Amino acid sequence: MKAQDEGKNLKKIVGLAAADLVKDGMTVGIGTGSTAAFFIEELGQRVRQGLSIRGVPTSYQAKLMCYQHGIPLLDPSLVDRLDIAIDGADEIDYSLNAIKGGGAANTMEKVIATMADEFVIIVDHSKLVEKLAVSFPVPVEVIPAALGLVMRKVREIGARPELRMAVRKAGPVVTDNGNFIVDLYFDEAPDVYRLNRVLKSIPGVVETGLFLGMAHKALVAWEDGVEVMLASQK
Ligand code: ABF
Repeated sequence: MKAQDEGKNLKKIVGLAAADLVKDGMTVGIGTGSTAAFFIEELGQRVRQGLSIRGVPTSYQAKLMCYQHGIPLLDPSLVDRLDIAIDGADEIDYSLNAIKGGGAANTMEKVIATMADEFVIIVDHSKLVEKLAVSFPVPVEVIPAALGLVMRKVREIGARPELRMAVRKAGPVVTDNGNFIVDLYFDEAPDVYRLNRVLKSIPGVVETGLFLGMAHKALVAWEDGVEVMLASQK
């Protein structure tokens, strides 16, 4: 099997496994990205078979997918608590700290994850790393007018910032909230707890893609099955 097909297969496996966590009557935070897409597809199947849930999407993309698969939705602004939230990640370490935001939805993903009694990350094993932010940049949502200030401030702490551009460089990516994404690259693994505090203190930063101490559980797909990692195992 080609590596790309294998990766897709692993994402499908963990998406199916995540659907088993959703019980009748739950209000469910629903993530963004290709792994979450397999979860949404399976959830839609189960809704058609009688599963009674309400979904709360983390992004416009997730909302559209949920509509396509017949999942009843609630607007996030009308919800203050969720039974569970299930979402992908770009990287996750062995403490279940994660980098999210490759899909430019990290702000609402963090809101939804915070609302949830149980926040579950679903990944294939390629996302599992010893140290965060070595091979994947840290996304930061920034209000456009503060771009210059944020770029200067993050350079002062040793990051190499790149404004995320849309496909074919047509212009910067604009988030569901009308903001830009700046991806922060580091030559060596940063102290992510300190980095998160410093980033959040810069005026104009809306939210970071550092999800620290938030996940209760991670489902990790390997060739021989799905591993369940618990935050309490730290
Ligand atoms: C979303 O899923 C984002 O936070 C993250 O960037 C992305 C991972 O996408 P994929 O599952 O397609 O690798 O939750």
